[in-house]
Amino acid sequence: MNTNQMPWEDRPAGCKDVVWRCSKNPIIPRDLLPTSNSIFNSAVVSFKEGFAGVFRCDDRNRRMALHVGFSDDAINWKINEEPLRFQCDNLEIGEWVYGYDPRVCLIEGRYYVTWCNGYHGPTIGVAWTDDFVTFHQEENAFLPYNRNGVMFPVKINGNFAMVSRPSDTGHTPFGDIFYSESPDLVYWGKHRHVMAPAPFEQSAWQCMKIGAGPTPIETEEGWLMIYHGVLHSCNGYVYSFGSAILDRDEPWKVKYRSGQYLLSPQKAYECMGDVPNVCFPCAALHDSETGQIAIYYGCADTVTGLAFGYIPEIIEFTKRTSII
Ligand code: BMA
Repeated sequence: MNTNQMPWEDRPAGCKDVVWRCSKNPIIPRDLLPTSNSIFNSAVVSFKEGFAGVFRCDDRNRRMALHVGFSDDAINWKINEEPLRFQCDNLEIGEWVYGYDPRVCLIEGRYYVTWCNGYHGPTIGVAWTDDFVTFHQEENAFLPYNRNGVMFPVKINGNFAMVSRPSDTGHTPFGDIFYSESPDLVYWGKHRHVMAPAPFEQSAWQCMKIGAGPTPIETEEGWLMIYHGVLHSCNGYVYSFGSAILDRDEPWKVKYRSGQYLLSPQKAYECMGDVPNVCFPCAALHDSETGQIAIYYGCADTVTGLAFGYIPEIIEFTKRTSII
């Protein structure tokens, strides 16, 4: 990755947080498109000389749709006005119903998109692209109902690997993260339990449900997985995010898991919007040499925010506050 291009701001003077917000937040406003109600929970990656992404843009009919976007600096985005439509030979799978919360993962030179795909309820849709113009849709990975399908950037044990979060048709008041493998993107199996919500007494921000966020990052310690956790307060659901380190070869084994959150809804744009009190990470850019990471997260189901940190500090934080 070209370090000059990756968005970055130094930690503000006096800030003691492990992860800090971009001063330009929210970097994507809700009305960037003439018909968008909100743009949030979106995925960006390095692409050619710049960046590309798949964005969740709910329209003013309040329909959930995915749109492709491009950027030179990963902060100012040009998002296609036309929604993304996947190529699919099988109309039983390819018929568009709705799609939301996309992730994009580069595996062996090809970009894979996973998203929450409407098929008799939400499940995990899978597609790939080489150019961010044509997207080829594969079989849905799992039976409904499932959300937060996040692929690993390398094959594990020779197979594609993904974590996901089985759920229900509604606003799911429960949820554990599971791991699965596939040799061919058609058949998924070897399902393993990764982790459950934390006990309330130990780590309340993640005590109701959890779900993986950005593509996990390979480090010397194992896979760094940033994930969201939900607390059920008297005022509704509160979405924060923290970090875990998974075993490199057996990623369903959790080595460390942060008891503290990295970021929780505190700014006005995270606390006010269509769904208040939501910080929902779906992507991160990073530079392995400098350790810099830029985390993209949806804010209050309305706009998109960006936060910065250093991977070695996030690893140290995960170990220091671990509840395992
Ligand atoms: C989840 C998903 C996310 C959303 C969150 C908060 O169940 O629908 O897209 O950000 O709820 O509303």
